Amino acid sequence: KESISTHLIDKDMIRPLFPPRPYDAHKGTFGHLFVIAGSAGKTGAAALACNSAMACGAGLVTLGIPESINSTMEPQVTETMTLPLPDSSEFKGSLAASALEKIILHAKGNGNEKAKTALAIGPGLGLNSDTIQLVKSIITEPIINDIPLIIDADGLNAIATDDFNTLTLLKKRKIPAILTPHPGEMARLTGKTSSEIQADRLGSAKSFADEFHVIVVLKGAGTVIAMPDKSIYLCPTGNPGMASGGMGDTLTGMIAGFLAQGFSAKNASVAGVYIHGLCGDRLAKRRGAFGFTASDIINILPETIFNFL
Ligand code: NPW
Ligand code: AMP
Ligand code: MG
Repeated sequence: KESISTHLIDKDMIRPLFPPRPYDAHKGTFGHLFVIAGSAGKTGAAALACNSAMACGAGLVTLGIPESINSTMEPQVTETMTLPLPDSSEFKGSLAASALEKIILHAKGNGNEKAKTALAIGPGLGLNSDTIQLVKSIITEPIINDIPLIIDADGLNAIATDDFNTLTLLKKRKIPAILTPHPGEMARLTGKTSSEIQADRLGSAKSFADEFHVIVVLKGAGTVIAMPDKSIYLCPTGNPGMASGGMGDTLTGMIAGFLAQGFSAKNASVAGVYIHGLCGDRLAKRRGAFGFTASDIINILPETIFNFL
């Protein structure tokens, strides 16, 4: 008989994940996140992911983006470094499939740099034949196997196009990949409808995590996190004020920021989801749940971690 442990996330579970920082810490102590996100029209998603990772305490963040949007992107991400990459010749403002070479070089650590400590792929990336090919080839590169990985948004949509080949490769990773679908993305990944996913949120997340040995963060009211070890974590934080564009991109940045500074994939996803909702709940208490923005969440992130955990 299968044993499943189900946990309701609470502050006592999250607090110990944040030990005091050593007094001689420097930015290199807290990792270097590599984000592959953003395209023309969706630069905001990339900015939100990078800015929230920094607000969660990642030491350094580098954002790989199409070179044609670099000058648009830079002012949105002051603290993040950008890495201009080749544009698709067919879909300007999106990455070319040939961007792979430079991405792998930088993931390994270019020149004297250390290897990146986490990789986040997907927010606002776009979904054309070039980005689809690029996402699949990044994920299946052997060097990426050694780097903690989170896939969201168009990263998920890309792997949903290929008959489970990429997902089957994810299964072999030593550190399980974190997938953060909303119900629409989960439907694309599984070939179901989003109503079918919503009708059995727990079962949908669990069977996918089991089958592909990944961490599934199934978002929406009452986010469910299913681990490949069969444990399940339910999130009590969050509210309808969070139903606005960019909210998921911010969550990706948070989980990635925790991963980059050394949290395990399990702890990064549980802490990210809980604190994301906690920020939303604090905003709702102060200003009502009738519309706050993803940037508002980022602005109160550090004080929420400091004062409200
Ligand atoms: P319906 O039919 O509306 O009810 P898409 P996206 C469903 C980027 N962004 N419960 C929803 O259902 C993202 O990063 C960029 C139930 C619909 O079917 C992506 O790269 C921004 N259903 C890209 O845009 C800000 C739910 O999912 C479908 C659900 C596309 O991402 C915005 C919609 O999802 C955005 O983040 C729920 N809780 N949640 C920027 N500023 O640059 C979703 N659905 O078609 O995947 O579109 O999520 O907007
Ligand atoms: P995305 O659809 O990718 O932008 O992600 C939306 C984010 O906001 C996810 O983390 C959701 O869990 C969260 N969210 C949206 N609506 C609600 C809601 N009604 N209650 C709780 N969380 C929500
Ligand atoms: Mg999203």
